[in-house]
Amino acid sequence: MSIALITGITGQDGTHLTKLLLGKGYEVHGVITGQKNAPHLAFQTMFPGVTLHHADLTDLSSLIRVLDLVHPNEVYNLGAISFVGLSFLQPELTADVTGLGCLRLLESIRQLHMEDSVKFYQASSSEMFGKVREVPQTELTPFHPRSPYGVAKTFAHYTSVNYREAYSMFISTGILFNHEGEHRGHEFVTRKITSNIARIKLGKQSRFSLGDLSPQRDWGYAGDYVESMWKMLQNSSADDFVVATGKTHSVRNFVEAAIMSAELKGQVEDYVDYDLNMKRPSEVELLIGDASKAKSILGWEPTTNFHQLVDIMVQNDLRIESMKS
Ligand code: F7E
Repeated sequence: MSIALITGITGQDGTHLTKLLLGKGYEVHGVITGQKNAPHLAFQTMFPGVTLHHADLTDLSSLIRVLDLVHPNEVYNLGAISFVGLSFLQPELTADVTGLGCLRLLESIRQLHMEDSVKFYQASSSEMFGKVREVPQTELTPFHPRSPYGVAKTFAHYTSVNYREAYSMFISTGILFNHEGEHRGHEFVTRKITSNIARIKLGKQSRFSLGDLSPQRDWGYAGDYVESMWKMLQNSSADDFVVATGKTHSVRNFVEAAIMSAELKGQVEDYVDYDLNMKRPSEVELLIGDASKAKSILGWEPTTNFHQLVDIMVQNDLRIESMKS
């Protein structure tokens, strides 16, 4: 039986990936940080067969202890400070967890002499492209990160490539564009939109606030994207892969689609106020990925389009909000 260890297991991607790997018969282990809290307990209730271990990407010895205990065949490094807005407020912590955390995990594998027995997935990000140098972005597009998060992910990405080349380790990176769904955190714009639109539809409120509506993102469904992570580690060789839909939409388009999905009437301005506090010191204006390499080498393609994604999220939030008083 294959054994997988996932950092960031209780997050959106960790939840989808756990479900996928359990379905494939894996023994799944996860790293949780801090004391057991409500999200950890909720995760354990959802997946009682998964073993959770206390460790932290900022604590090398804890990573060595867990790796030595679990002896995984596959490690998925999904752990990160992943909210770009927060990374501007805590840049040093972001560099430590999101950047150096990847280095510590790879060093732990080396110190345990597990280089040949472990396949490693690094969650790289389209945020590394930042102020984009070409459209669409491919694996060869130069990086120009625009946030402490993007800078930290770029460090982790190049560290992964370097360890692959220097030590012949099986390390693949997935340069994942924005991916969303029913497990998305409420701080991200898509979930913020769908949960507020659901509340408006149910008559619980009439308006909500957002920052800049013009940035464009290549939004896909997280359930599709974790499949690409697994496929990368089943491939005969390690490599870097862009994972995207190839379509881009603005934040405004997302609000419009959510209004439509909830069968509300009216325009964006009928529901949305502008919140200056959400404006970022430097913004990523346009992302659109070319995932043809993932398609040709891994046979990976997205199965959920933009409007289906918005529907999944709006209908999920309508269900959740209608159960609350
Ligand atoms: O923002 C704008 C905001 O926070 C999307 C992470 O998963 O994808 C994600 O990063 C856009 C930005 O995601 C609000 O300024 C407007 O332009 O949902 P987001 P993100 O920053 O694109 C990448 C690929 C990752 O790797 C990250 O981990 O929406 N925006 N108004 C807003 N954003 C938020 N959060 N809230 C607003 O009110």
